[in-house]
Amino acid sequence: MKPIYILNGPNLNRLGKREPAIYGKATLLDIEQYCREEAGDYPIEFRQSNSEAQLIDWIHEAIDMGDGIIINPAAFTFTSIAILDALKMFDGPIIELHISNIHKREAYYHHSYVSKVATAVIAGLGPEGYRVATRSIKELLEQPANR
Ligand code: DHK
Repeated sequence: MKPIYILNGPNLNRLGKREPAIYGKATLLDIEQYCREEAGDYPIEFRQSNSEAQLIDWIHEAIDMGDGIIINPAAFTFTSIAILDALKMFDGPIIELHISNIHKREAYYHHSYVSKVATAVIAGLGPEGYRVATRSIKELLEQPANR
């Protein structure tokens, strides 16, 4: 089993204090714990960066070293063709995750570049969405077709 990469984009390091009415009170450390609980014995790499280049480097690392990707690209969701191009090279399952329901928010949050290559998209379940994403990607990876 190669790790599931759980990648988090800009400003998510401020979770817990950042707009709690939209993003909830859980910190990123809490969320990492949720993912580790759901992953059980499946290895995970849980990371966050405010840098687009760093996120692309981690996607490249996952292409060589990972089984699956869960990504909350945050604001880069709506701006980054570079992240889309990087994800296009990954042949495992990709789950795009948003804590808030982006489609219920301002129009500039409505068009995701990442959805073009995502196996599935989770939005609006709050921090709990990370639990659902981790459980779901494990099930996908345990399906014979993905083994
Ligand atoms: C997080 C962000 O930082 C915003 O740019 C997105 C996303 C929504 C989230 O809901 O997790 O719009």
